[in-house]
Amino acid sequence: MQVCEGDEIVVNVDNLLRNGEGVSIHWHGVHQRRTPYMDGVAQLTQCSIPAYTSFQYRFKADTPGTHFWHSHSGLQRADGLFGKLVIRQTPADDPNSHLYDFDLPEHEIIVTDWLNEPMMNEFPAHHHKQLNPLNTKGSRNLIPISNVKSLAPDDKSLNDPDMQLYLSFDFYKVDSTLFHDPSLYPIRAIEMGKHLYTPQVNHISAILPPSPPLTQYYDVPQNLICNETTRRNCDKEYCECVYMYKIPLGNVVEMVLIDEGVTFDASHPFHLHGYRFRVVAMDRVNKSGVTADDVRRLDREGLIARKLSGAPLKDTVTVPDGGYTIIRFHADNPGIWFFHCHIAFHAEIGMAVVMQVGEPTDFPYPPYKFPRCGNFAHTRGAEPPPGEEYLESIGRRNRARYGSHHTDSGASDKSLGCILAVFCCFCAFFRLT
Ligand SMILES: [Cu+2]
Repeated sequence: MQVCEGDEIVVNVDNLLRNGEGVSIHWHGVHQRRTPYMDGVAQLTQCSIPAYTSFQYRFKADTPGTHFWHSHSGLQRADGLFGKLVIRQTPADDPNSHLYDFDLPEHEIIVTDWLNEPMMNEFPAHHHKQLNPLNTKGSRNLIPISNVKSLAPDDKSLNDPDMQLYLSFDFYKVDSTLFHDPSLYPIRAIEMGKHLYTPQVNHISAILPPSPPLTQYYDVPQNLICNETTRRNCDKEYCECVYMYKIPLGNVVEMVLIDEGVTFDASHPFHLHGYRFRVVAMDRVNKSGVTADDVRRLDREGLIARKLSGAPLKDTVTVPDGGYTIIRFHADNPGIWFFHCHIAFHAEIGMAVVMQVGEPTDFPYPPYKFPRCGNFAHTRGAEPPPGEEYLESIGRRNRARYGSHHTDSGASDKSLGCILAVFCCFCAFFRLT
């Protein structure tokens, strides 16, 4: 996709996937100001688009740059459901235009890992490879954050934060219900090298709710929502929930991201929807592992220098294994925004957090007849009356809706008729006089 800054992008998605698989498309790099329901995160900003149905995305291309679009459902992105999204500027507006003799749409490449089998086959036994061996500490090639300068002017996101969140993560040896039944197949009974560790943030696995909180806020069961202030003992027993933080609209938020780095030598690229953030600090502390308490102590002792002018602006940033990355953003875009590791394997089984920015009254209205979804559980008290009684109640409802001569609410029909007759007489009377 090649568009110009300020264009309105309209994309009709027809889901022709087999096996009833749902889909949604995220426009990675577009902040969806005023259109958060077009962000394409299934079950957070919209319902999954069911098979053999279509959905129209419509939003403004207001973030120039080289982005991409991709499925935000299951492992579809890793299986190839993605593409380029370039929002172009005039050469006069593009700060990099002097670097190119020709800046043409055909001069683009997009790179991906490609497997000759479905990603799901790789899922249970995934392995990690280090993709960037160059930018390592102690090498001549190291580029520290202090040497990277944003071309964008400083803004509110670099102010003193109103709130600070510590998010630490790793792969944990926990009896995740996805992999291990503690009574039959506990992880501690598995032989070394065959463990399936669970990627979590603050020892919580994020799950997606049955209805999207952005458009059906009050349909999300409250008992599904948690964060580490409402759930305890998650470092000992498996915890999963719709992992959500509430951020007051307008706050400056600092997030201290810590890759504890004990289990594997793996870095995690974290992506925030709805915003660009400033990367104010990043370092690898200890290759064999670091804790949130270690990072708090370093900060207290003044050993973490923050870059508070010209800090790089990103929407995705890696967190070094055994280290930290500190980001700041100004929460001025109300909505429900996903914050997650961008490795599909990790995000899909819970390495994610949901940021609620503002109250539901601050969220822009979704378009007319925006699709809805949710739980249709059979619950006591909502049981339909059986047999004839039920059919009769349906008939009664239909008659009330469509009208019938054989209505059992005839009294009210008659009174309506009387009122109409009086009204007509009244009109006739005044016309005659
Ligand atoms: Cu990850």
